[in-house]
Amino acid sequence: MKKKSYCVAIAGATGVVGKELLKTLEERNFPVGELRLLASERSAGQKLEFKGADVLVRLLEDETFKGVDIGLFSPGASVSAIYAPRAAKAGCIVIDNTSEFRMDPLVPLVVPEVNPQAIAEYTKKNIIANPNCSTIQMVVALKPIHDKFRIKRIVVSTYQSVSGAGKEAMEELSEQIKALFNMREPEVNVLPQRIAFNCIPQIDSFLDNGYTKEEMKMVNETQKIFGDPSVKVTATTVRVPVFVGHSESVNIETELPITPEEVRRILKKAPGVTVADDPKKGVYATPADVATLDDTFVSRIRKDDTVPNGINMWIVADNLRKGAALNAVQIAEILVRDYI
Ligand code: NAP
Ligand code: 12T
Repeated sequence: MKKKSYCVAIAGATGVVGKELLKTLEERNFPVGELRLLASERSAGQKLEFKGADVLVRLLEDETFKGVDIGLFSPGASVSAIYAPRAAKAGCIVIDNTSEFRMDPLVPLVVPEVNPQAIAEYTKKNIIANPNCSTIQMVVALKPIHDKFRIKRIVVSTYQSVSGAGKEAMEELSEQIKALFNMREPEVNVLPQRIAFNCIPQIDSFLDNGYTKEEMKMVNETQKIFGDPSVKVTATTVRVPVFVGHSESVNIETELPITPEEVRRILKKAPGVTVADDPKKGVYATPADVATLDDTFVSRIRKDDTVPNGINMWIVADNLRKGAALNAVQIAEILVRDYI
């Protein structure tokens, strides 16, 4: 017998992703019975609002996860590494937003518009991984093109907002802007350099190959989600002084001949995608336009004449919604519709 409602836990509920999860569950009227909000000792005891009622935030360490059906996790990778397997063992299906389990061969990495069938593999560990925000919006836009024309190579540069790095990074951008307007020296504590009126070509830490972890997440996760390691991906990920909304300049080379008109036609029909592309009328997406919206927006679709079958485009989405909370809740919706 199917349950009418589910016990849902949010680990990292007081973070920017956690709060967006709460809002998304409410807006989409997810069948939440009991709701457990979990965070560290810094926030335990606080209250957060869900459907007009105050819900107490409890300490993650105290949670047993017995009786929890679905755990939406975004407490940071090192915390998920400890608590997601414990929750999973207690019978809770974990949808994890951190980078901890994404490349684990026993954990499906899911974007519902792209590879919903992979959800079936959740039984291997009781964990499903939510991809990186920059990967999600890119694969939502590129999968329909890959299906039709076969993408051989992707070159992507990102323009990522500070909310991707959490609530403290958002606070840091605000404080630095205030400091600079008041002729004070801005403090740098969270991001690797000053972000106010600046761009930082480093997201996450550097690896031995000269790339950042964020860049290699885009490479490895794209291949796993497409189920196609032959798609070549190279990335440069950059932090920009935007609060919410990641943008990407994406160049693709396909096996089959491709035109901008065909790309527009295919993307107009693609789930979760809005084509906003009329340069003569000044129509293209910016993070300020798309923040709070669900879709991934594609603009500036044009031919790259330097290779036989090349296309350039601009892809923008709200990193906290499709890049994190919405994607996780969409996975949960499929779980309750088809699996539990
Ligand atoms: P954030 O705003 O800094 O929030 C972090 C959350 O984790 C807070 O609720 C915090 O609770 C909680 N937390 C931290 N340490 C904890 C601990 N030891 N025990 C329990 N809870 C703890 O960060 P965020 O932006 O929401 O991101 C959180 C995670 O999601 C990160 O791993 C990030 O990489 C990932 N993320 C994923 C995506 C994606 O899926 N695409 C996008 C963005 C971020 P307190 O209030 O008590 O500090
Ligand atoms: N370091 O989920 O800083 O792997 O913007 C997402 C965003 C890691 C992740 C960021 C990050 C992730 C950031």
